Amino acid sequence: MLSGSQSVNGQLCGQKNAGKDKKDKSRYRITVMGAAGVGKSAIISQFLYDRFQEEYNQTVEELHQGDFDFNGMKLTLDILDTAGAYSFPAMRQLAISTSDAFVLVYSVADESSFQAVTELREQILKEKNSDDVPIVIVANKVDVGDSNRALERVTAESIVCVEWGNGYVEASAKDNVNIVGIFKEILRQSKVQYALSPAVRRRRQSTPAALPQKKKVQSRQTRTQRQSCS
Ligand SMILES: Nc1nc2c(ncn2[C@@H]2O[C@H](COP(=O)(O)OP(=O)(O)OP(=O)(O)O)[C@@H](O)[C@H]2O)c(=O)[nH]1
Ligand SMILES: [Mg+2]
Repeated sequence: MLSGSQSVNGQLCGQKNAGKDKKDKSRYRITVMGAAGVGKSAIISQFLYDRFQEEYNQTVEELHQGDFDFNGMKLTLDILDTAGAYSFPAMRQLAISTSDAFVLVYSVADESSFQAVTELREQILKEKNSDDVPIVIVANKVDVGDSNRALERVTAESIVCVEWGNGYVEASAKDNVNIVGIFKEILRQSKVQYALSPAVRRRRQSTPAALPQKKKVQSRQTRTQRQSCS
């Protein structure tokens, strides 16, 4: 049952059992899933490295790590970037079973990518054998403008927030709109007691060397980014 919702800067988020069962662990694993080309890697790249790449490189699987320091309290986010183009059932199953929370991305310009999110969500709930899994649905590429939207915000938002009780964030990795908001919302859904502030992102710019070279098709690898936030 949906017990609360709020609208903050382009995001409307449902949260089940708000305030209950607070998580205080210092390491958190978030898996980012969605159809090919919707902007999963672009979102992670903006969040951790303040970069947007126009060129499209298909991901196989990539693990990123962000270390956050909140007034002396440490939080490590392991962010798993998955493949939209390839279907590796065993990898997907493992990713789901080992993750605490999920960011499911679709492109507002591609209605079929919302269907992909619907199917992924069902698979996650089935694998986790629970309907109370922290999930945030991201409507990415809002910069394409209303005339290029294939799915109206009001439609998607009501499915996600009212029917599913999950978090919903409208974002643009290209224009860096609401990217921090995605991760704030997933932590909120997960009842993790941290607040990511925009200041996090400015400080992160001082460590660009942590971003390795990209290959044309990225294979499984791990990236680490340290940042502090107050
Ligand atoms: N206009 C626009 N383009 C975007 C945005 N985010 C990503 N793109 C572009 O969309 C293409 C695909 O982005 P990726 O981040 O590689 O997509 P992906 O979901 O990781 O794709 P796979 O790794 O194949 O699953 C690239 O050309 C990006 O530049 C956005 O917010 N707006
Ligand atoms: Mg990718």
